[in-house]
Amino acid sequence: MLSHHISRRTGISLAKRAAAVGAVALAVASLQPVSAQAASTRIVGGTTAAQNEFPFMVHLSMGCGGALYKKDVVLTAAHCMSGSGNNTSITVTAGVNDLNSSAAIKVKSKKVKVAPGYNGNGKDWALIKLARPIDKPTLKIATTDQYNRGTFTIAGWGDTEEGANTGTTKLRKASVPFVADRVCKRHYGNRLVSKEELCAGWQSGGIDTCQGDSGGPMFRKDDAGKMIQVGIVSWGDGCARAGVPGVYTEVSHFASDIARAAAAL
Ligand code: 4AZ
Repeated sequence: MLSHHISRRTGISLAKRAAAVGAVALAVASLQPVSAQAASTRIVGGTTAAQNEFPFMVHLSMGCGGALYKKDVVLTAAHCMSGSGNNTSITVTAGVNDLNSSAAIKVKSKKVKVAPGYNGNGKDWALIKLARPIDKPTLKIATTDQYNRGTFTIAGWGDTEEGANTGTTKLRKASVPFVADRVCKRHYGNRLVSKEELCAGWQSGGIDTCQGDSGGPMFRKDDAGKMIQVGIVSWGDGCARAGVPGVYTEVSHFASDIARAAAAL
């Protein structure tokens, strides 16, 4: 577990790049995927979500989150996946707050499509085609940048403290405000891919996504009061540190690519 401590201290961004580069080698060696390491973030500073509060939320067996984009398609992070193609190895858990609940709906993956051009730097989205549809509400995605502002909800089964590396069995949630690229760059500089990523978090820290939340949605209400996904939990330096926002895939930027990929899955 020494490597975990090292990767935490050096920051999640490094873990994510390592995940992309190492994906092929790891597919050959039957080790725990590097992506599972990068995915070890959970909600810090949140509270337990109510049963059915976020019915589109799913848990992925490698330790990531996701959201139902279609009844049989999950939107998640590319860095949680080992590549595109037929894949029956992922178990998707839906319909419950508590992962250990006997009411959990468990469906296997059939196919994965990782964002075209994904190399560990931006473009952190992927779709999973399910073996069968899940009869739960889907989460619509933002198709314009008009909702990339305000306060967002984050949710996941990830760590409740940086470095905990345990996750939670009950879904947790928290609220985080939008952080402008210019402000986010005060910490990340050019590591932030401005067009493809957006930041959220409190300047004072204390509330954030963390290891194990990766791939899960960041969302808010649209002008009609309906939930809309604006982000995908992607990366950050540690969790909930003051002055260090979480970095999320900017869903609106990829909305048409996502729709096209889902139609072709
Ligand atoms: C991770 O390891 C991770 N604080 C996700 C989100 C953040 C940090 C790490 C943002 O999956």
